[in-house]
Amino acid sequence: MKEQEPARQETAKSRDLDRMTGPANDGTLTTNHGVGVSDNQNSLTAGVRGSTLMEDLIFREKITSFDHERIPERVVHARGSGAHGVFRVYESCEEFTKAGFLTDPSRETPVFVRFSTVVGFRGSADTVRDVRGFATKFYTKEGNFDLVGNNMPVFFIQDAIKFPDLVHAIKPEPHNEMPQASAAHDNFWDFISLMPESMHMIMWVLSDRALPRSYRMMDGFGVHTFRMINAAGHSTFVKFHWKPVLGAHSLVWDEVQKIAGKDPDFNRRDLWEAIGIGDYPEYELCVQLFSEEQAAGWDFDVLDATKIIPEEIIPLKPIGRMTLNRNPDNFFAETEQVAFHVGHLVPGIDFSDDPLLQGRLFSYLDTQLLRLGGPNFARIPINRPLCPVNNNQQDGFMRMENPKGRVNYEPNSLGGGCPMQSPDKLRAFMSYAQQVNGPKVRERSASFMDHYSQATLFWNSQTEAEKDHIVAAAHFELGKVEHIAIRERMVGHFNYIDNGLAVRVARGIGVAAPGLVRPNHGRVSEALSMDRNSARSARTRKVAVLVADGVDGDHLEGVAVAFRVAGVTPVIVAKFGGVVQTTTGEVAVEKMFVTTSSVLFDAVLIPGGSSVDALAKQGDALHFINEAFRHCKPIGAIGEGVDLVHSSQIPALDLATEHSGVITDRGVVTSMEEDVTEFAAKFISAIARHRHWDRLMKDGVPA
Ligand code: HDE
Repeated sequence: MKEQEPARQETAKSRDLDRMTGPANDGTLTTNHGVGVSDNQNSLTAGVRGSTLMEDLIFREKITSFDHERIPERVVHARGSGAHGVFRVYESCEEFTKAGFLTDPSRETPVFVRFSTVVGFRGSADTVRDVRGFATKFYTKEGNFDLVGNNMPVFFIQDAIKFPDLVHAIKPEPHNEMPQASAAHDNFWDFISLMPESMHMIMWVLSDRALPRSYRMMDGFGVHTFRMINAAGHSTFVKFHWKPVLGAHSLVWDEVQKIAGKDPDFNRRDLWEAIGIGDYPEYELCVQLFSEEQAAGWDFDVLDATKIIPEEIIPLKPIGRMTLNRNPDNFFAETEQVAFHVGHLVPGIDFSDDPLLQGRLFSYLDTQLLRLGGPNFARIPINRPLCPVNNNQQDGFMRMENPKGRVNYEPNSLGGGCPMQSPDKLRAFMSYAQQVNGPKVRERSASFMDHYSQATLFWNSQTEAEKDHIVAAAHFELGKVEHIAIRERMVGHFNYIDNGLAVRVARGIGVAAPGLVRPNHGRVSEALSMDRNSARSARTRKVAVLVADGVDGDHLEGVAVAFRVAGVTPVIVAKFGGVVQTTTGEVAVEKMFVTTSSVLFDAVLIPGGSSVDALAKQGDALHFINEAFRHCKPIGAIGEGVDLVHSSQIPALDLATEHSGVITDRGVVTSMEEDVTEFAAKFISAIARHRHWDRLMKDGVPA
């Protein structure tokens, strides 16, 4: 009898658990109430050709559930991709914070991250010009901490009261709901041209930062100044940064537009597949720590979310690492229902008075109440803390728990005084005891008024290729604007940033070039250039290998070995599916020209063999090479493969000949050597370079 006790308890426990998660599935189809369904093909009708009966409870329940499947999508950041992972701090940060997940290097803190675009609806394309959300929920032992950041370190506006105007202006226009997921329309630029405070952010949005190659290759920023509070109650200001271990890399504009049609799930698929095959994305958490006294000496205000703290003033300090190692089981339950809130803080982290951050504090809770139907969103599994939750908040729509006992108030004596206020000062949240006084005003601080200096700093810090991309982006965005007065106002703002920039933008959009009104301060922050700072790694890059019957099997095998070591993935691409004959056997075709495109790859490889004669007659193969060249991607060709490069429309390049050895010219690597070892090494380092912007004649290639 005694022995049966634990088993009985176990059954009761698993019954409780079943109620929350659903019983183990034996494969039988049931209604929501657990009744078996014998026919899921036919409604209940009065006679085989008669009308459907109201009493068909199986039909009605199924259709009702379907009719209610949708919840309101997020008003911004509607399209997202989630991933589970873990975070670990390198060494204790107790000097600055008492937050347990930042002081105990032996702790592995579970996390859930949601990456997102901002403007498009849930079903819009991934690769649009937009800010990306980078929101992380840390399930710490002291409660959940949400770091709800973006992939750009500043924001459009200084005060949250302007957020609805900003979002209305950038979203599709209200009369015709166009354009989808794009800032390139009159309403947005009308608003921006009247908001000088947005100029710094606009430079980031026009830059390549708005076109990330992958969520795995994207920075993240907490944007606002936060506080870290240590056990003694001392406060240090902090800015949070995520740095991807693979480096930050971007696509090019022509490419993103094509990908939006070829594979609208490009970034989502990339994240899903990488995690699926064990290429776990990793990011370092870095901080900029500074005191109130230091901040007082700077010519910008750290409470102004349109400003960065240049890394030359406060360098980044890496403090920990996050690894994303598990895909969600269910998109809706996890990625859609996850509810971030900047007010989800843990002891040891607190706010600053940044007016944008203070406004967000209201918005995130409010939005979850609507989206998820009430305050019980915190009890949905993806939002539930892993530490105990114990309070007297009760009832409401969709309450999941079944609280026992009569006491639901505090203080009480009938429940032994529980739950009682935390006596543990480390576990309890304590707001920083900041001195506050001043009149109630609606007024912007004078320290927030310089809207151009950091925009100029950003412009000055870009490489020539990055500057070209900004100018081209402005041509596209403002070229779509029909009201000439808006274009002119924007050129006026660019002129305050840099006269050279304004003149170049003006030329492209039919606006008169302005004269100099404000000299460029000439300051540079090298850390602001993605191209200068990115990690050079070929790991996880995808290379299209163009083949046809007769392809050289030794070339394929030799390069594949080197790719494996470097963590590069070759994908065999041919005209038709199935297999192609190689000089040494056969190889399976993974993608056909009809199902793929050069824009979905990081590089292209053309092995030698008689296959090249067939490829030279395939417009798709030639287009593949031309387009990859135009998008500045590495191209590799061996043996007869070099002939295909000659057949393409790539302008004058130095290509390998019989006795030249391996030649690399602007990322095009060619070789006529039998041994592919040196070729593979040089091609892999060209891939690690990401893009070869020095292809001055690329625009002449018709692709
Ligand atoms: Fe958000 N933002 N935001 N935002 N935000 C939302 O909350 C808001 C801002 C950010 O993957 C909403 O749950 C206001 C800055 C991310 O679920 C909403 C203001 C930054 C996500 C909201 C801002 C962000 C959101 C919509 C101006 C970078 C997606 C749905 C004060 C630091 C989180 C939701 C996810 C989502 C309000 C500005 C990042 C409406 C009022 C600055 C990553 O509450």
